[in-house]
Amino acid sequence: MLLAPAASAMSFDPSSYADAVVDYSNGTYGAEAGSNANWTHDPNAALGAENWTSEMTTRGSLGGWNKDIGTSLGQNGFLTVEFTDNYLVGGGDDAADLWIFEIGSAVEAMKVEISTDNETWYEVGIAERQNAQQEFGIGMDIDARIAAEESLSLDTLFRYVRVTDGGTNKYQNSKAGADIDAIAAISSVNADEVDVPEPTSLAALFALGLAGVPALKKRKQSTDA
Ligand SMILES: [Ca+2]
Ligand SMILES: [Ca+2]
Ligand SMILES: [Ca+2]
Repeated sequence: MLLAPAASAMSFDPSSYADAVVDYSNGTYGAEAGSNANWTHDPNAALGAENWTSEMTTRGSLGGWNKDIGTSLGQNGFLTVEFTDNYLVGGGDDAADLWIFEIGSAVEAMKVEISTDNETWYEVGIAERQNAQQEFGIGMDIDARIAAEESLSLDTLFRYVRVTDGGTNKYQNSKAGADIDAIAAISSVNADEVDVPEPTSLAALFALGLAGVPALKKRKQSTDA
């Protein structure tokens, strides 16, 4: 599969983005954080497509960004998101597979981990924007990590991403630490395009002669009920 060399913010399929918040713990904020009204720690702001622009700065035409735009992790805070209509997969090369849209001019380091089950986590590295071309975020390759783990392969479907503030960023105000606008799987497969094993395998049902069309229909109806 060919991947764009440097992900363009505009090129992602709408399904590529993280869909649900699983866990969030905002870390420590500085003394200037003030009232809760100014705190940018609604984790839902990190779902869906990116919506921060460089005009959302104190000097920009749109003014400072608010809690609808991004989620500040705070010192050592973390955010776990889930893909529900897609999966993150390895692209098979060293190009970026995962894109973290981080807000702001300061590069704030965060640890990035991926998981299939929200229990076993695989650290893919420390996200730090590398150059000006990556103003809108950080691309992470996950293939190196997959290759280093015997139980992982290009067929592994990752449903979860966890980002954890690096602990040594800036924490003076309510936008403390790494600020997450959005998270997208560049190497992404649609959930309805992959066969995920069911608890009772269809092969076993066929072997027993139980999996006729009526049985499947009934099963679907009961699922919908
Ligand atoms: Ca999605
Ligand atoms: Ca890759
Ligand atoms: Ca956002």
